[in-house]
Amino acid sequence: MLARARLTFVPALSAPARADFATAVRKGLFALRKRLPCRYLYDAEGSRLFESICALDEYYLTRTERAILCESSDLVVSRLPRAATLVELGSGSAEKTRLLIEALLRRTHKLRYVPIDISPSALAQSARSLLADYPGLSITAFAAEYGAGLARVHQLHGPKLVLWLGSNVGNFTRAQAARFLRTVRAGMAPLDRLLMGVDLRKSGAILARAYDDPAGVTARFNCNLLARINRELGGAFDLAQFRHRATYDAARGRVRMELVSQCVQRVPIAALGATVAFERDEAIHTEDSFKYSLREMDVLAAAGGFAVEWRGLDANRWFSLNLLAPRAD
Ligand code: AVI
Repeated sequence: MLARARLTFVPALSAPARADFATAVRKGLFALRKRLPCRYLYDAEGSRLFESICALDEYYLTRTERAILCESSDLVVSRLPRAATLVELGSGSAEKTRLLIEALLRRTHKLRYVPIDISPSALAQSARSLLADYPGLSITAFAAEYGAGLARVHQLHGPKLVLWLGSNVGNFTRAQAARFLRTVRAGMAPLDRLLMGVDLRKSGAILARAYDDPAGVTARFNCNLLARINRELGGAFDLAQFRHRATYDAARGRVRMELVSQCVQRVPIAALGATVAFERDEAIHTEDSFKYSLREMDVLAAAGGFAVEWRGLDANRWFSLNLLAPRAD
């Protein structure tokens, strides 16, 4: 069957983009402590920059998770019912997903893949490339945020493996992560499984390099949020007047990303009809990335209504892949 005939692309239900972004920017930049929600980091340019981050030597997460998947995809798949649908939350480029797709296709020759991502451009690009490479694959792609995406997942029939890779859980607070897992769990049948990649606690020096790389790719990724305000909301941010900062709080197990104003400045944003004032060294908080110990991972799984059925680790114990089974209520 032609690749096009095997793709169903479901765009976002509402047109959230501009109005929601403007509301979030107004709320965040006029707050006492300035902040912007990290989901707005991923427009087409942000998604492209994030892919470049994933290819950096310093950003060990992607290659380490890939190595664990390489070793264990067949084992993970062997624990699933035969006709399982593969669902992915925050699929991005879906590069690592190929390892599971191939393991599943080794068993069944036909597979349905349901990626969910907020970036329609990343979704369309990855779907095109996967369909070209795997004739046995059909794709139903949802351009949606997690909440709307999960509502769709809950309507799927038959057994499923839900992927939540890349330590995307780390961008939630620990309480939000437990709440989100409970929502995922609510739509799962006893034989369904959740495969979750989670970055582990480690030395601050390794994390500092991963989140503030010498080539400045992460800095550009972070600054793109201000460039996006310029592009979409008529902002007048001078990017040279802001600096990327990533700090690790070992007690909390949290990397915090900020954009720090280099001088006293006022930045008009046309679509808001308003001007934002910055002190020198004043920060905009853009993202948190929480790291887990194995014990914290067990606690999170239990709080989400899951049991850890299997866990894969790399030799350094930097990253974990966790196969979670829904616990009976
Ligand atoms: C998407 N997320 C898991 C990344 C992380 O590591 O928290 C986002 C990122 N931010 C800076 N580098 C990568």
